[in-house]
Formats: sequence, structure tokens, C-alpha cells
Amino acid sequence: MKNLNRFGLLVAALLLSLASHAADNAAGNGKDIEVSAAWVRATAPGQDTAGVDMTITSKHAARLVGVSSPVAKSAELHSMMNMAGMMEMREVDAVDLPSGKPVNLGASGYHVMLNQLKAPLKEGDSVPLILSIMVGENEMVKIRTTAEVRSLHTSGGHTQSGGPDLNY
Ligand SMILES: [Cu+2]
Repeated sequence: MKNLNRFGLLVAALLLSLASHAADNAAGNGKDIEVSAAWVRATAPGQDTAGVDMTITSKHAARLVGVSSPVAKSAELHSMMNMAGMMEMREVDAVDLPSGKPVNLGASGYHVMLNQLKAPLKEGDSVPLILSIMVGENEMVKIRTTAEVRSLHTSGGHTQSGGPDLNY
């Protein structure tokens, strides 16, 4: 019986690994698009929006055109602009991903805005994200990734966009 159980575990592990490969394939040419260093600051009490930073590298010219996350009611692509000394966020339709060039959203003046968070983001959590990326003219791929929730006091890298009460 013991051996049988072990065999069962092996089969389960094999099935799991097959399932995760299937998920990769479901992302179309997901292997041609790499997402790294995705992170978001933990939320302060009462804060229900959060800005996510990440680096996206697409082998082929593409555009990030949408984002969703189960932790937020909606997610948008935002740009940050300095308007007469005030940082202002605007929703944008897309972020260009030139072929082969890593694009760091924060460094490029963008972030993913999570709106109406369903629960506070706590340090150490990971936030699932689904990126909609248009590769070339008409191939839409969905890329699953997760953003690491870092300490509220993390500085640098990303200009936090949690709200006007936070320091930029
Ligand atoms: Cu924003």
C-alpha cells in the first residue's frame, strides 16, 4: 500500500506539472514575453488603490493593453505626469513594448493601477495579475504573473500612486 501511495503522489505531481505546462501554452507565445520584478507596496490603512511596477520584455514588438487582478475591482494602465509641480495620473490605452527591450513601467513613467482593492495588501502577499498584451497587430495574449507585496516603507524604483496623502 505504501508504494502505491507513493506512486499516486508521483502521478499527482506529474499531472500538476502537465497542468502548469498546459497553462503556459494557453498563454499563447507566453514564453516570448517575460515579466519580472513585479511588485506593489503594502497598503496604508484606508488606502484602496495601489500602483504596481514591473519589467516586461517582449521578444516581438507588442503593446500592453490591459490588466486585471482578482484582488481589485478594476485595474488600469496609468502614466504619471508632472503638471506644474503636481504629479498627476492619467489612464493610458497602451504601453509600447519594443521588441527585445526590457520596459520597466516605473522608470518609463507608468504603473498598473489597482482600483477598489477588495482587501488590504500586506507585505509578503503576492498579487495575481493577468496582463493583456497585443503582439504585433492582432495577436492578443494573456500573461499570468504575480506581484510581490513589499513593505509600505519600501522606497525607490516606483513612484507610489496610492493617493495624495502619500509622499512621492
Ligand atoms: Cu495610478
